[in-house]
Order: sequence, then C-alpha cells, then structure tokens
Amino acid sequence: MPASLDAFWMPFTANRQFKSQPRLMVSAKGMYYTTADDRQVLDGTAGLWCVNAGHCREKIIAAIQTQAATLDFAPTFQMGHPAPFALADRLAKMLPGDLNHVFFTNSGSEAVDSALKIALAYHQVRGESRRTRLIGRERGYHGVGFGGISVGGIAPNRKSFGSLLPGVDHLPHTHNLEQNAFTRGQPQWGAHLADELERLVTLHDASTIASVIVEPVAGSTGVLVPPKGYLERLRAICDRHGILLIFDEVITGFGRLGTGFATDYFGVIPDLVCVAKGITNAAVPMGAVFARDGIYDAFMHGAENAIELFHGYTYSGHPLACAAAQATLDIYEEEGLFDHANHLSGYWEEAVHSLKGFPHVIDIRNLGLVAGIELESIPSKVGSRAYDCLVRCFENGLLIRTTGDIIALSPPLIIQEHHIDHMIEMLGAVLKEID
Ligand code: PXG
Repeated sequence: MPASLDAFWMPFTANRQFKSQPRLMVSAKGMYYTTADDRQVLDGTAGLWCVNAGHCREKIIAAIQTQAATLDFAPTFQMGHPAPFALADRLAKMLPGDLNHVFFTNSGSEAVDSALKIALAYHQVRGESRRTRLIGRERGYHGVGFGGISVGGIAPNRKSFGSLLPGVDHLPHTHNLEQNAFTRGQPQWGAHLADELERLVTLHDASTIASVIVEPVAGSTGVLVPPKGYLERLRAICDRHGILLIFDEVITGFGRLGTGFATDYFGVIPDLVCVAKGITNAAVPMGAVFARDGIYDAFMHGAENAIELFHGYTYSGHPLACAAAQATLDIYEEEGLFDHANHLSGYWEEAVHSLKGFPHVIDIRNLGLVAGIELESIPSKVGSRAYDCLVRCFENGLLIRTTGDIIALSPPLIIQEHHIDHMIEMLGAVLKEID
C-alpha cells in the first residue's frame, strides 16, 4: 500500500470515497488481477474495455523492452522512424474499403478531436469552408477533449466546462426499454431514429454540416446496441448530403464484436474511424484515426513543401506504442482472437440473459463480447445500487464496470466458457444479496 493516497487526483472517481476504502490491483496475468491483499479478481471488463488479449502478454512485454533499448524516441514531425509507417500499413490492411491512411494519437480522446479537426479541414481544403457544424448524439461518449465533450451527450461531462464548441447539434439516442427490453443482439425497433439527421439537415442546411460522429455500439453510457438498419440509414443520409460519417470505434475496434471492427460487423463503412485501447492491448497508450483515400488525397495538393495538416502530437507514432501494437496484432492473428470472440458470443448471450428475472434487473442487452445489465434505480439514489454491486463483486473476485445503474461487461477476448460461467455465477449471487 502506498504511504499516502492524497496526491493522486484520480480521474472519473469519487476521490474521497475511494481513498477511504481503496481497491488496489498490484499485478495481472491473463484473465485475472491480483489485489493488494493478494486476492485473484476475474477481469470482467478487460481493464477499461482495452486489454483484449488478456494481461501481461509475454510477446508484448518483450516487444516493448526491445524497442525501449533500441530507439526510445524519435520525432515524427519533419522527421521519421520506421515503426509508424510499418504499423500504419499493417493496420490499413485490416480495415475494409479504402480506409487506407492512419493518423496516430495517444488516446481515444485525441483520436476523436483529431477526427473532428480532419473533418473540418477536409471541407475547407475542398472549398466548402462553411461546413463547420459537428453532429453528435445524446448519450454519446467521445472522450474528454473539448471536441469530444461537445459532440458527446453526457450532461455531467459537459456542464462544468463552459460553452464548449459552438455549432454542435445532437441526434437522439436509441435507448428505449419499452420497445427493446431484453433484446438479444440488435433491436428491431429504432432505425427510424436515424432519420432525425434529415431533420437536422433541414434545420441547419447540409452546406453547414461537416460531420456526424457516433459510437457504432455506445459503450460508456451503458451498452446501447444500434437498432437494425440504423447505421445503414445514417450512412445513406450522410452520402446524400456530403456529410462525413465518423465511427468512434475506441471500444468496438479490435475484436470486441467478434470482427476486427464494428464497420466489418455492420457492413457500413464510415469516412473516418477512431480507435485506441485494444490497438496496443493497453500496454502503451495509443490511439489512431483511419481516413479514406478521398480524405487524405484532398489534402495532398498545393506546394509540396507546405504542411498539409497543422495537427499532431509529440508522441504520434511513438516507438514503444508501435512496438506494443505490432506484438498485439500478432497475438490477435496467431490466436484467432476475433474469431474466438465471435464463436463465444452465442454462449455469452445465453449466459448473460440467464440473469433475467434476478432481483432489480430491468434489461439485459448484448452484442459480440459486450453486455449491459440495467438495474432499477433506487429513487433519489441513482447509481448507488450498481455501485454497491461493483464493490461486492470486487470483494467476491469479479471486476465489473458501472455507469449509473447499468452494469457493463466486456471481458478480455481470451475468455473461456468456464470464466463466463464463473462471472455470471458471482454476479448473480451479488444481485441476490444487494438491496
Ligand atoms: N471514445 C469512446 C467510444 C470511448 O469509449 C474514448 C473515446 C476516450 O478514450 P481515452 O483513451 O481518451 O479515454 C472512449 C473511452 C467506461 C469507460 O467505463 C470508457 C472509456 C474510458 C474510461 C471508462 O465505460 N472509454
């Protein structure tokens, strides 16, 4: 235990509550964390939706160690080193269509802000500089940059931070328990909600709209699976009006749905894709934006000695992150982890839906290796029931994630059936225990 917990201002955490009763992990391997009091905790959330290949993989450790000893850092502004070129090439081959260009960042938040900036600059280089409006969605989570919280749709993440970006509007979210409670996979009801984009186009005029950003499956706000046909309609409306469609795949990327990316799962190809998390198995921070040929090419005009995009980070394409990513992609391939997730998704669906009828459970939803379990809130104490559940699960040896009174499960993709059984058993027991 550290001598003091005072100095570290913890992110997205009730600091005083946590520090009065800390939950510390000191090591991890495969599907399990080891706690400071030497207990094994089954990781039901892949860290924070990011450790897709399981913890402390030898190959990733070795790749990082070797890279750190060979080239710790080299600039990528007007200079270069081989790693990000090779990685971008490999990644581009994994994405469908002509999503062939990769801009590296260090996090999902930076990937989102980069994608929004690329969308704005793209319209400008093409002479459509009036297209400045950004459309997000209610209950969307796109990280915590000013761009991300502006297009995001979570009130507590927005309300303390001033006027945010101007010229932003939001689509309605697709969550509806009356229509869709206990749906397995994609709900039948709700595709028409995409038509709200037509309403925004009528209101603002297409000539003022740069882009629409959505999470294909909304993760942080409690696992909202898109209704059948919804993403297809968004794509069609964007095409009709020359609006760029951005998929935020920070959670859905790298196998979470049993395919490489959500764009593969749904067969809908956006113009820009944001990723992070699973790109390096979270061993070194990294994010990225994929852009279609037409977007990259639009910038490659004018004087050859002119910088085309005035944007980037000191650590864009950092050697250690690139090394971790290459080793991570090797593991995904060698172990067929995306296929494994796909094969297990039926078993997973059965298992999570077996909690229907347990105390407090008002909805269960799932796709790939993700599940959301919504609990009835205690009036005037929203979130306390799920938090109670999180604490007791952790004490009993299971890590879950909660948002409001929704439990989110997103285990490492190396999970086996017996882990799933154990998870559901522990969670079921806790649901019976809590008030
Ligand atoms: N977009 C999406 C869709 C995300 O889920 C981000 C952007 C931001 O990524 P960074 O790397 O800047 O954090 C995220 C992050 C949770 C939880 O409990 C989810 C995230 C982060 C922390 C917690 O659901 N997602």
